[in-house]
Amino acid sequence: MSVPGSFSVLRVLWLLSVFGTVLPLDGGMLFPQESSFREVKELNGLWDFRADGSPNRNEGFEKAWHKRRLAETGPVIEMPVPASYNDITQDPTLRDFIGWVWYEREVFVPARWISDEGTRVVLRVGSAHYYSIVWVNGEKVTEHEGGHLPFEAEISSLIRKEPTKPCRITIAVNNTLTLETLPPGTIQYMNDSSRYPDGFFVQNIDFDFFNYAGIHRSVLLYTTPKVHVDDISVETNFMDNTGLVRYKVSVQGGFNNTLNITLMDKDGHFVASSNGSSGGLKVVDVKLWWPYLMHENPGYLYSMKVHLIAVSETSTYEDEYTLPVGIRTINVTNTQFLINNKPFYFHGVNKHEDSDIRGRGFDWPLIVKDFNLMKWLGVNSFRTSHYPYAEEILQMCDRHGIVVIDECPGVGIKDIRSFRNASLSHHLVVMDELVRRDKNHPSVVMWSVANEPASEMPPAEFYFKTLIEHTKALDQTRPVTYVTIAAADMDKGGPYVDVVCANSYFAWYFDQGRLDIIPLQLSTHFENWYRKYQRPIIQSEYGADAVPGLHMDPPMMFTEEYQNALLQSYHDVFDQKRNQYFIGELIWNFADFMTSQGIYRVVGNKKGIFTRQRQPKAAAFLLRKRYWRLANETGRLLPD
Ligand code: BDP
Repeated sequence: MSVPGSFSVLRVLWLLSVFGTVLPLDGGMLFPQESSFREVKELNGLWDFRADGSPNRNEGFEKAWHKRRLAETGPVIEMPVPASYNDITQDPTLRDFIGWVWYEREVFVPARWISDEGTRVVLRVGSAHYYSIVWVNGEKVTEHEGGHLPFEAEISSLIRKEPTKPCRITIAVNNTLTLETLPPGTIQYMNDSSRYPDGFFVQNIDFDFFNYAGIHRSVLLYTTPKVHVDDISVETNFMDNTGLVRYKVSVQGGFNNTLNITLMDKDGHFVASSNGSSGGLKVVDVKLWWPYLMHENPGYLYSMKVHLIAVSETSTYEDEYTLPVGIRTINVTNTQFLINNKPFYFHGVNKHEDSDIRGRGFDWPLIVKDFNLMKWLGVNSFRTSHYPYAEEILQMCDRHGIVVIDECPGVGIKDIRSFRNASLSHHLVVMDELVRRDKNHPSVVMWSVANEPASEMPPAEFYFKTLIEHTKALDQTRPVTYVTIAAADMDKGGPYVDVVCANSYFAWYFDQGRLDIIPLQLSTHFENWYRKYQRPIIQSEYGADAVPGLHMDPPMMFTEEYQNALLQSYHDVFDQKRNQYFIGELIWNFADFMTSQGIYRVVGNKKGIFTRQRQPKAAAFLLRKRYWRLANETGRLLPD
């Protein structure tokens, strides 16, 4: 990694750590949950924080800041967790900071967790962007590459070493992006001393959102018994009125394990049971998991209780984990996307995890507000553009029946050097981590391995073939796509995708102001795609910037009228193709969001149909009318 400055130490550290993560994943990543045998302690709130502003950003490592209290190393400020650190202070240097920042917090661990040797204590970070190293009481416990996905470390023996002391957790996070990171970026030094001061550098990126950084999701301590349920996988199917849940459970530690699996319905009534680490549960009179607006009772979830009793020579351990299970199937034909064997039409949005002050930090009020807005709009689906979203969001999608295209952070892969093996290996690991985390969500119906990569480049074919085949091998139940922008784009990887997801910005980035060209260009584009690939097509992005309150009729670019007229022209073409191979439309974007500064962006991207503060622009009303009409027109509101 070329981090700023002349820091061979850091470079070595970085290489080692990147190398370290390219090992196959061991163990599961179940969402932490309380049960009679598990406890969870949230460490959210204010942490001590210090950005390493030294010229080579390496002072923290040179002076081993993790060895003592951060406040003893120099000035610290209070930083909320979870949140991006960028917009918390008035300091532009911190907003635009590149390099290592350090977080620290002391916590008390309940005495019983320490004294009971049969308890396993785990430290878990929901996500931190981009590269993290974690120490407990000065000892390194783990490191992780990549934002947006969780990582954890068992710290039981460490905290037992000094049982009476509070436990000091230090997390160093580096947001530098390189050719091998996901998303990629480059650091550029400006060496012209007549124009730039010594050591001046910039972070170049090829994606259109602010590179928010910090600890973005909850930090937790949680316990499991020493012998415990480590991972669960379910696959579901049905025939006529009978559902089938095939499961696999892995247990860590112990021998003589007895596993009892019980499936319960929404009201807690017994449905089926089984024993052993793998098997099937038959569900009579099954209630299928249906998308919102496709059924009067969407998002139906059963609960699968996994109960473990493990007997070792000296002790007996008991553990329990309950997984929500939605029974549904996904199939893709040349022209249709089938959920439970019925054609599904995506009428939805693309989102970002983005808001004022918090940046990309997890925030319940924002999440619940967004769900309410989506339901108001009549949205039945969204894409996690351009990275995996918080697990709590997917859990809400499961419960509300909102269908998800789950995208990894493969965005902005435009430089040919980012198609080399080092990048591919990391991309494969990210897919491993993503599928491991999200495989059991009924709402997740498709994996997206990238957004708008330069897939016309020669190495792209091998890259995407490998990536897509790898993802299909990880999960044989879901289709895989990558999102493309132009016909040439798809040439190399195109044959491998199950669904064509195409973005286009006619009458916006090209033929500016010429709304009249949309019908011709859009239909030609669709026809060419379909002729070439014979796969169903989703319009995975389309839209126009609109500055709220700016009006002009006849419409001009950037007004609310223009945004409306552009959407309307797209919709006319969608309606012509809808009964052929065209299976969905996802507006760009649900809400305005922050980007880096540049002449194409006026304080962020304004293609939202809501403002960043979630107030509707005129387009929200247009879309709401359309989506409810679509839901009703197709008759899919009716029960099967
Ligand atoms: C698309 C990108 C998206 C951008 C959008 C835009 O996928 O990330 O924000 O363009 O330019 O090509 O608004």
